[in-house]
Amino acid sequence: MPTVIQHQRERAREVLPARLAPPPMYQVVLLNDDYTPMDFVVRVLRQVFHKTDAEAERIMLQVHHEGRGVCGIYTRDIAATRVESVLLMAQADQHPLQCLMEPVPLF
Ligand code: TYC
Repeated sequence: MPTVIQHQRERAREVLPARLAPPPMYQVVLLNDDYTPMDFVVRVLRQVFHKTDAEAERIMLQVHHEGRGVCGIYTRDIAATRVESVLLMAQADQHPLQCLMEPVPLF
């Protein structure tokens, strides 16, 4: 006679897919503007996205020259939290720095 737990496990095996699809991923994008100081952007990239000095500098310059740059790729909630952290830091220092999240393009 199966226990209730054994029965529930068996039932779960019947109704749940063998594998869950990987979660949709989002990229956090930093936008260029003419006013936010470069060293502030580098600090944001280090503090919020845990970039090294060199990587933070590279991303900041890419945004400066190309208009936008990807800071990282995360699940939805983590991406949203990072965007919020960037906007809070920018607001606290009164910089117009803009940051957004978007689904990772398929190719
Ligand atoms: N363009 C800014 C400047 O010349 C620097 C900058 C870089 C601003 C990246 C925003 O996301 C940004 N001071």
